[in-house]
Amino acid sequence: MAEELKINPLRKYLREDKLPHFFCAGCGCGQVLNYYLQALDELKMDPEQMLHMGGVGCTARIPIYIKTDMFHGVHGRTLAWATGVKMVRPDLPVVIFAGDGDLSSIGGNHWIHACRRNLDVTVVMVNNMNFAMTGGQVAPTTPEESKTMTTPYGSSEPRFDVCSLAVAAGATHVERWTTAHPVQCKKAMERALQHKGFSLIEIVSQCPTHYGRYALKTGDPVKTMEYIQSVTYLKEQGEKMTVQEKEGKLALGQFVCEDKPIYIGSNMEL
Ligand SMILES: Cc1ncc(C[n+]2csc(CCOP(=O)(O)OP(=O)(O)O)c2C)c(N)n1
Repeated sequence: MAEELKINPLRKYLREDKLPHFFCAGCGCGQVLNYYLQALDELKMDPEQMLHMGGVGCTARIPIYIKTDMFHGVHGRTLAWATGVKMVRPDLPVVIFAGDGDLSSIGGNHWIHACRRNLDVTVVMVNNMNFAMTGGQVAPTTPEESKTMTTPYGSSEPRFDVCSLAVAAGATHVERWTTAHPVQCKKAMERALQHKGFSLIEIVSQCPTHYGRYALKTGDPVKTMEYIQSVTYLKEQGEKMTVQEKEGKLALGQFVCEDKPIYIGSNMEL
């Protein structure tokens, strides 16, 4: 172990007895875990003094590999538990890993109200543009016209811009990056961990197994990442782009970072 730590000091945060991990080859969840552990390490935060949560899904399994107290439960309900936890332990840092389906579909109601209340938690949402764990079904984040397992002729639904929705609902720290932005992801997570209030870090990520296979007709992670690159742009670049050029694409960057009172429940004194 000492030798392994010399090669990668982040291994000290890993729950080695859970390895090998369950992610498919080329999945972005391993990258997200890596960026997150780098952020913890940079801030010298001890995951054993924190609570991590995951609902159900590939992304929701990320915290299983961290040495920490973890709540792994029902699909979509992490923010309901997190609200309860923060009512009794407002001091405890709570970090949730959620898939785009977990957060914005079944968990959408809990999520928008947690944003509205400015619950003091960090949510890392991996947007792989589909319900991955169950086999690649269409999700609220699936780009229009994309073929998925359940939309073989292409999705006819407009998709959610999760970051815009979070900002509109009242979240006080919102950023979007892709797995191809390691430094930006790490820094965004550091800001989120230090932020008092609701932080949402959306990471657009490759799912070569399902989104790649159904929508892009490739199982190649690199090609899937190249696709993501082609449908995202930096927020600052967007200022010089036309509405037509931005159509169907997602902006990357920080959308809000502000201080507002956090939710402490009703009739409670801190
Ligand atoms: C209450 C409930 N409804 C549905 C399911 C089935 N289910 C398990 S994982 C999943 C989708 C996961 O997709 P997402 O949240 O986007 O995460 P990903 O696997 O893509 O990371 C679904 C629908 C479930 N486990 N529980």
